[in-house]
Amino acid sequence: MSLNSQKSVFVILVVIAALAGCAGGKAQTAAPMSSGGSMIAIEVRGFKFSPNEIRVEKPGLLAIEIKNVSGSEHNFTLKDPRGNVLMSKNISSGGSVIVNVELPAPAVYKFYCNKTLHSTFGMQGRIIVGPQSSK
Ligand SMILES: [Cu+2]
Repeated sequence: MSLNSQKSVFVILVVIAALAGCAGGKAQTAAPMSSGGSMIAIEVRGFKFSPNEIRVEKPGLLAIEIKNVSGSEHNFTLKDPRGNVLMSKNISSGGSVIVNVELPAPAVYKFYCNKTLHSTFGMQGRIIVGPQSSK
């Protein structure tokens, strides 16, 4: 194998690895606000939340803007680590909502769409609160 074809094999492997990474969804860190809380924007497209992994450095108020650019109504339900529903909101097709949630402690908070079967189609994600989120 020539040096050039070895290089292209390497490039192909890197591309495959990058694509495999994308399959798990996108991670994003919430932006700190001057008021002390953080904020994040989530887009709903097809049966996906993007990003679907949100990192928040400190517990406290998180403002979430959810924009539904898909052709049907979806929902955003957030649970605390014990499985209690913190909030649940429908977002109509083409609509957007802003919700403020208090995330009281460092933990993993799961969210999903509560429409029938949507979460099994991939409409789920998590918010990771705490210092480990910066790693
Ligand atoms: Cu949905």
